[in-house]
Parts: sequence; C-alpha cells; structure tokens
Amino acid sequence: MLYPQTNEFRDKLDLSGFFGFKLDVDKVGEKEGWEKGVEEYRYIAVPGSWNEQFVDIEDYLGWAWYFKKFHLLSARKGRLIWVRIGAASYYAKVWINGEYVGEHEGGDLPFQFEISDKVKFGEENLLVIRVDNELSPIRVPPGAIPDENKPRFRPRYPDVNFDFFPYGGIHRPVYIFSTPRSYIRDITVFTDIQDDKGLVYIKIEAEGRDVERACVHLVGEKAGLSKEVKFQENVAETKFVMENAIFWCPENPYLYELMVELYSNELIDKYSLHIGIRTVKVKKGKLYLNGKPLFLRGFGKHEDFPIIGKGLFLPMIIKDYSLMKWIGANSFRTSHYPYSEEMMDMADREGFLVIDEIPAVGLFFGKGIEKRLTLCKQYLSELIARDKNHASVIIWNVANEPHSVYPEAEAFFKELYEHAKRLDPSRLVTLVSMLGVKEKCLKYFDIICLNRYYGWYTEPGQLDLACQKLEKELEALFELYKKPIIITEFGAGAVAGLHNYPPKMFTEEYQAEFIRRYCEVFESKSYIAGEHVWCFADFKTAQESLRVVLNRKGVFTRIREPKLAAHLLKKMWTKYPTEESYVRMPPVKDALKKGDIL
Ligand code: BDP
Repeated sequence: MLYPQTNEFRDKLDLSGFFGFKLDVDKVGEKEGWEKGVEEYRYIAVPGSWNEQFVDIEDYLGWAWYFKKFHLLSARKGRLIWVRIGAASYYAKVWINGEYVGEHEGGDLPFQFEISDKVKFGEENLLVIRVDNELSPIRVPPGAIPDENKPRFRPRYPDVNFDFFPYGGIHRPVYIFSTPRSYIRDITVFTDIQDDKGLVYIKIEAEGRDVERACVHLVGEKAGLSKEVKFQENVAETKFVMENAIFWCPENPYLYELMVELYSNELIDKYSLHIGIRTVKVKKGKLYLNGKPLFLRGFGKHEDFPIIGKGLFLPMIIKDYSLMKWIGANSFRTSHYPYSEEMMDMADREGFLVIDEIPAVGLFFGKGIEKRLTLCKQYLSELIARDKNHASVIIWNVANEPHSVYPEAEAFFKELYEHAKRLDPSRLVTLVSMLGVKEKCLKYFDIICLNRYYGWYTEPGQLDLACQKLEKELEALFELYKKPIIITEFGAGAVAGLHNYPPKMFTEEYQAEFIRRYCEVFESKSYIAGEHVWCFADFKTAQESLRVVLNRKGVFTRIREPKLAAHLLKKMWTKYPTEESYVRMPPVKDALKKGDIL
C-alpha cells in the first residue's frame, strides 16, 4: 500500500487539525442520521486519543463520531479522489456527504476508499467517521475475556487482556488525495546480495485502461540504472543488478531512490520510494545482516505520550531516535502493534533494525478463535502490504506472548507463519514467547524471541537466582531448537528518583543492576542474537494493583528523562567501534567494572 505522495501527477490534503466530535454512548447516531452532520458537538484534535484530551472521558471506550469539512478544487474533476485514514482505534465506519463509503477493523493500520463519485468539486464536503473502541473477546487485541477462559490473575480497569492503555480515537493523519484515473497502485521491492552486487527485484502493479509501460530508475549518489518494462494485465516485473552496491546497515543506512514512471502514449503517473539493499538470514543458529553476524541492541517501545496519547507526534519520533542513538541502540520492536508510517520511514533513514509486530497481544484460544485467526491474517496482510519496502524491517512478528498452551494453538500459528512467508519470503518470521521451552509452536518459526522476568515477577529481588534460572532456560531452549534467540523483553520497574543501595525492587539501582546482570548472561551465549530491554520509556496502562498509573519499566520516564539504567546501557552499548558495531559485541564484563553504573 503506497503512502500518498505529491508530484506533478498526485496531490494530497492533510486534514489533521480540529474535528467536530460527539460521543454516541447509546449507539443512536446511525438511527438519527449523524452521518449527515450534527448540530451540537465539541472539538477534538486529530491525530490524538480522546482519552487524554478530555477529563470527562478518560476511560470511555465506546462509540464516538468525528466530523470534518473540506474543499476540493474544481480542477480536481475527472481524477480519482481517495480518503485515507492512517489509523483509527479500533473500528471505523466512513461517510462522505452523508453517503456510506466503507469500514475497517483494526486500530493500527491504514485504510483508504475511493470517493470520486461521492465528492463535490468546487464546493464544501463533509467527512464523517464513526470510531468504535469497545473491548471484546473476539477483537484483536482482545479485552474482557469470557470467564471460562480467563488465564489472568489480575483484574484491570478498563478490562483489557494486555498491559497498555486501550486508547480510542483517530491516531494518525487523515488525507484526501488524488491520483490520475490510470495510476501506479503498488510497488514491491525485494533485495538480495551477490558478492559486491546488489540485486533489486521490482514488481509494479497499475490500475486503469491505458496502462502500457513503465520506466524504472534506480538512483544512488554515484550510480544510476534505468529500464523500460511492459505491463501484462497491469503487472510489470523487472530486476536491477547494481555493481559495487552500497549495502544498507545501521552504520551506513544508505538509501537508493527508486522512481517509477507510468506511461500510456505519454507519461501519466509517477511514484518514488527510498529503498535499501540488504539481506537478513539465519544460518546454523546465528543471525546475519548482509552476510555479517548481527546482534540487536535496543528496546520494546510503545506509542504513548501525555496529552496526545497514542496519536502521531512527530517531535517524539525525532527525540526517540535521538535518544536511541545516544544510548547505542541499533534496533527496536514495534510492541505491541504496528507503529506509524512516519516512524518506519525514519527507521530506514536513521539505520534502525525493526521487528515489526501485528496487534496480536493477549491472544487466547477457545471461543472466538476463528474470528481472531481471520483478524490476525488480515493484520499480517495489511502490515506486510504497508511495510514491505522498508529496509529497516527484518522480522515480522505474528504475536506477543500468546497463551498458547491449548492444542489448537499449533495450527493457528503454523497458519500465521505460512501466511507471512507466502506474502514475504525475504524476511524472517517469529513469535514472541513467554512460555519458552513449554511453547509448542516455536518449531515453526525462523528465529526464537523470548520475554523473561526472573528477578521481577518470580524470584523477586534475587538476581543471583534469577540469572541461574535464565541461563538454564536459555541453554535448554537452544538445545531444543538450535535457532538464534533474541530476548525481546527483560526489565524491572523503577520509579524515577527512588534510590537504595543495596539495590531493591522499584529503585533505579535495582533496574540498572537487573539489566546489567541479564546482559552479562546474554553476552556469554553465542546463540543469543539480541537484547531488547523492556521498555524504552514508562507508559500508561489500565488501572490495577501492580501499576502506579504507568508501567515503570522504562529506562526513560514517560517524558523521556533518563533513569540510571539509561546511563548504564549507554556505557555498555557505546563501547564498541561504530564501524562494525552491529557485529557481535565483546562480553559485557570486559567493558564494565562490576557495580560501576555511572
Ligand atoms: C510482558 C508483556 C508486556 C508487559 C510486560 C510487563 O509482553 O506487554 O508490559 O510483560 O509486565 O509480559 O511489564
């Protein structure tokens, strides 16, 4: 799915700003014709979550309506007009000028509808979006699990089956954009490496009657290649061989520009992408980027900030990459849902490796399983369609910590793995597990991802015992599968400003010591391919007895102030020469004096 672009054939109108907003607590809006507009409403900012903008609806998770007027120039007549919504949590239904145009399930992925015959040119138009953020066991992520299946020991309010706040609202930009009637619908790029050559495979899909051929240009700083390809049934495929190619990697995130020009008799459309040439592979229990061993250092994160909630906040994207660079990270996971397209673009540019995750968190089996599988497959298709051309994305993750002890879990995850591989054979596919050796489904996946909290949820305060258990489990897991293991979560809560020596749970010292001890174990195992600390920053959760408003496992506070652990990580992660720093690090103990945190 292509992001709206502007050039001489395409334009877009960003509707971000204030929208009219009205709650529909009793679900009467459609009966009362709110799709044609309402007289009474309040204002809300888009993008942004409603829960953080208003004091009276912080915990409201029901239906709400958004209204926005916009103008279209008469000059746009004859072109295709589209509405595109970057993300609306959780379900959205859309009308233009009172006419229904479509709906979409899933709160974290973009969707668009063609509205050419519903808009008025040279006049005012009304866009209406009904957003429904109700929690339900048959939604993904699920809320309010029916009692017979409840694997939880902790009640939460709102009643979610995951550990972050279920924000409602339109969280990413809303665009009205236009394309020619015959246009480039999609571009898919895969890359490979042969000695010093970069192989770039390109598929172009077009729409419209007069599509004939495309001119494709691959342009770098020192080299450029061009080709002409003919369409057959609106699909054209080609391959470039770039001699002495510059390979994309965290130290040199080099991007080539790929320009596609679409022709009938004459030039009718254009689209350009930035692509990186790189490979990611697993061989004999190790992970490789461009044929070199790869070790991931970084975090699990969240899209969460005071006031804007889960809404797109561009300065935070810049700030987070800046802090991740400062600390010496080279990667992150989009826990527990796809992040914004803007965040993914910046990962390509800044050289961060990404484990890209669908919103399959808190999954459980039993009643409603077919619907949840259908949704997971839909999300995987939509995520891969959206992010397939990002050099930064190296792994697709199909779920976080599913409660997969039930027999039907095996078939469920086998199907998800095969679905992802069918759509993208070039990347690795994983499942992030909490069951470890007890997990039945890991055998299907290319690489193992494990979340661990010995010394926190179990063995509280006992880091020696925690590390013994961790080491024992890692050995057993590798013995079982002989696949590289990434630790996708490990961490301890720390209330910023709370100190104690010797380290005690919830102090900054304990969090730092916990991370240091875990990293020491990882560094001693050659099959460990990465360490992702949970979490990058403190984030808001539902209310429950285990959380003090926020989950405090961030090494930065919610407003991005470093805790002691951030300084420790910087010390550990920036010890290594930048050139080859993504190659496996020397053991932490060589780089650090024991007990030396700052
Ligand atoms: C893990 C979950 C993550 C939680 C974390 C925690 O994957 O979403 O926030 O635990 O409890 O199990 O902090």
